Amino acid sequence: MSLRGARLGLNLEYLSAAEYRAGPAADVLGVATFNGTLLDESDPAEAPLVRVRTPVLCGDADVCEVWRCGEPLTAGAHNRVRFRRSDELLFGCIAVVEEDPGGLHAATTLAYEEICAALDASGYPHLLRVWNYLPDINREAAGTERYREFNTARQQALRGSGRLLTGNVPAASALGAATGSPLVVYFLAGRTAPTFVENPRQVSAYHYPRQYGRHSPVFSRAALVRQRGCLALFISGTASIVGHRSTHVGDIAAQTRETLVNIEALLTQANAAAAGTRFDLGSLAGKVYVRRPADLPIIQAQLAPALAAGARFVYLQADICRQDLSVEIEAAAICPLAAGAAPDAHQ
Ligand code: 3EB
Repeated sequence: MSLRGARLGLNLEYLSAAEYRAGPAADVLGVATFNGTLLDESDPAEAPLVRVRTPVLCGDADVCEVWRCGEPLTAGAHNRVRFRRSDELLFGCIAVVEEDPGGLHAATTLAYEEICAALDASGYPHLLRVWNYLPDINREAAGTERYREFNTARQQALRGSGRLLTGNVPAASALGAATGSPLVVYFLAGRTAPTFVENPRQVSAYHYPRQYGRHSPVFSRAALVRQRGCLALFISGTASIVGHRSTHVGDIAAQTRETLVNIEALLTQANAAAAGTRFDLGSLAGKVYVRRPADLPIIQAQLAPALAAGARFVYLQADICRQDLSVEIEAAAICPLAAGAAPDAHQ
């Protein structure tokens, strides 16, 4: 397998479908497409191809989130989970159609049970980062908001597979997707446990009080993952939440600024946990989820300082898991390590 031109270490890019097809395929761990972008099923890279139905709000209409790693890869499948893996990292995905109107619980259970079984079987037991897309996330069904039903099923499936429910739990995002689309979950997993990072400005999500649902969401605010050639920081979906409360409800500009303050707090925590790295706003690449497309200019105006520093964002229309929130931002930052740097220098 030729890896000519491949960069060492994990790498994240947002490309159009045409740009993705024109690039090297051998070291692609996985690709997530938004807006139902048209890539061939028979993807030459054999990389898992995730299709998420969330409209793209500006720039290229077809966005591909491309994870590369500069190493030889093996593709595989376990039940419905498709994956590709390097020595260190596994990218996988699963899509589950809901069988009946009350089927989100069953779909979530199936997705998480199959993910955990696939990871246990392949020797990459540690979930690092998970992306969840649920159709109609805010809709009430059987007396509960669907996001809350998802939280119940996710928690139960993780418990059933022997995973922790607090503390060392993966970074994550959970967003809405188009009505009628399947539950889509994609993820990065590793052979060894990462360092999880919480935000001192926020109550840990796994400790949210009961008013947000009987079963807390199981996710960390960020995960710091040391790889052979780099240090990767995965920042979970982050919104205008201080303590456990949504703040600046109805004020889109202030919500965006508060979200950036939360992200900067996570960068500070990550830099404290990993000596010698300087993660900052300019090192971020990620997705901005916008509930109402008309709010996009206000949000972009508030992101100007981060964009000027070099942050790269794509903008997607998606419902956010709290009805009172209008914007959410997730990001990754990957910092190359000097050759020969001790892999556990920060510990
Ligand atoms: C929050 O901070 C906003 O349920 O996996 C962000 C990231 C949110 C992940 C999840 C939810 C999730 O609570 C919502």
